[in-house]
Amino acid sequence: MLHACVGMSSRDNSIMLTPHRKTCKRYDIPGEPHFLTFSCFKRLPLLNRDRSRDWMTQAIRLARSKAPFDLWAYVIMPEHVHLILVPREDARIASILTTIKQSVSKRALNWLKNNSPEFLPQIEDVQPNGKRSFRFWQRGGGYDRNLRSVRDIHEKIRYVHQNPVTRELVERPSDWEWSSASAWESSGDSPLPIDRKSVPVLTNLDADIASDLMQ
Ligand code: NI
Repeated sequence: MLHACVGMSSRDNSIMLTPHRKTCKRYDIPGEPHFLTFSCFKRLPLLNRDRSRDWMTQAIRLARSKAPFDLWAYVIMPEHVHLILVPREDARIASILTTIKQSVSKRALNWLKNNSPEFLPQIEDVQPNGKRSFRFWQRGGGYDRNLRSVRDIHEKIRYVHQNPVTRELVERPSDWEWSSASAWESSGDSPLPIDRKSVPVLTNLDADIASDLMQ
């Protein structure tokens, strides 16, 4: 079976399909789509209020203004976040994630200190060396996977949008206000604009998969 690496040419924004080789295993190259997942500390539902979800969407905007990336899909779940994005130019996944996580974390800690200090012990992290700190996010970078085929990209976008339905939080993906599902359905840009134009289209080659996705 022929696999293909999906990359985006930064010059003309076109899709490049190159035969699968070992070199596809590169990790963080601008132009390559990434599927990212990260969780709240101890998987606490720290993102179950509109307030913290707003911080999250604003943090994504902030990260975009610092390092360019195309945003293809996202979902903010009560205790975790999925993002599908494509770094542009010299943007790096690590710095994009740092900006997003730090922004949310700072605002959350500030809010808690001022409004709900009794909650702080729940997010106190004691490291093996005894150092104590408050953590909004689970330690470590989370999960980062390259999406290497058009099929893979569309499957993951669908998976991301289905998250709240699978969890029975809503009936249809677009009913969940905190994902890109309704922006995809309506071509709108609320609460965040999505770069649909750069998402590769499923071709006839993927027709069987496409019909699966429509079901
Ligand atoms: Ni999930």
